[in-house]
Amino acid sequence: MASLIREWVGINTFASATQTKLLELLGKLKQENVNTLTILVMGKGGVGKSSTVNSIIGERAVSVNPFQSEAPTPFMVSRSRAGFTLNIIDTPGLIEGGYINDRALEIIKRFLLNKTIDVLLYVDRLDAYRVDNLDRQVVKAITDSFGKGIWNRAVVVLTHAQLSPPDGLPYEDFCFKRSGALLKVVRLGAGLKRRNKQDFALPVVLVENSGRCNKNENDEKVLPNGTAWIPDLVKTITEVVSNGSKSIFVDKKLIEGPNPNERGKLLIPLIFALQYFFVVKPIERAIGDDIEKESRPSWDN
Ligand SMILES: Nc1nc2c(ncn2[C@@H]2O[C@H](COP(=O)(O)OP(=O)(O)OP(=O)(O)O)[C@@H](O)[C@H]2O)c(=O)[nH]1
Ligand SMILES: [Mg+2]
Repeated sequence: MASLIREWVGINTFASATQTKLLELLGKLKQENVNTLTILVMGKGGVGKSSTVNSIIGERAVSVNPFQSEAPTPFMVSRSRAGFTLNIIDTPGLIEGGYINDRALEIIKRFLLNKTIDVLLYVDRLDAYRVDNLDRQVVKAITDSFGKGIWNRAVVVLTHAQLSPPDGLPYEDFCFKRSGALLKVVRLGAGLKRRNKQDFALPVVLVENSGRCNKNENDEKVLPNGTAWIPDLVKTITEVVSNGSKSIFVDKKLIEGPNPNERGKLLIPLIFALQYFFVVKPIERAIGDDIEKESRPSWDN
């Protein structure tokens, strides 16, 4: 992958308990012969994609903007540590002004050409109370671009997780309801069937990118439920890598060809033709023979 790979020094900014956990998780991956991970970060505009990239890397590697991204192009951050290389690809928001940003999607696809996506982080905010058709559209756009299989390799990341839920709802109940509503929309947008639930057990991870994130006694950044979220996110990523599904290699066919989920439909005319020649024709021939036999004058027998 043509990109400047720097030493992952940002990891040193984490609390030592967090560092230990991360190095342990990466060590486990190396034992499974995984020495490189490429993580693609996607979602609507302004949900905290770039901030999440910076939080994982532990430095301000990509620009964060409360209003709109300055450069609507993807950017890959590569860091290596102890023989392990982490590539994280930050992308521009897929929804701007209420519509799918087709141009951004095209640029992202071209950027990913000949790259392998190991994990997709699908980012949204925890502190949003509604899901709508736009959420479904953005998931559909990702599915149409990279195929359904990408959801086997996905983690739903919910930012702004340091919040006090409205109406006195307990934190865990609020997170459960918000995740449930979003997962439902993701399944719809990805066209995942109920019976496939096991195949697409999409994990949800809560994230708080703010500098004001609370810390525990070990100085680790924690959520209101006490979870140290950086190791939790990395652990979930490693579990996805080891879940037995395939990484997504983005080749020319994938980005220029027909929708990968509809490719099978191209075979339909061929299947019809084969059916005609191997099923319909022989039946017609057999019936034809019978009719011929029946209509023959009896003195023929
Ligand atoms: N409090 C809080 N603020 C966040 C969090 N994540 C992001 N922000 C803020 O939300 C704003 C947008 O964050 P970005 O990381 O730029 O969002 P993005 O998804 O990369 O945005 P685009 O690239 O424009 O699509 C910035 O002001 C961030 O500081 C979070 O977890 N908590
Ligand atoms: Mg951004």
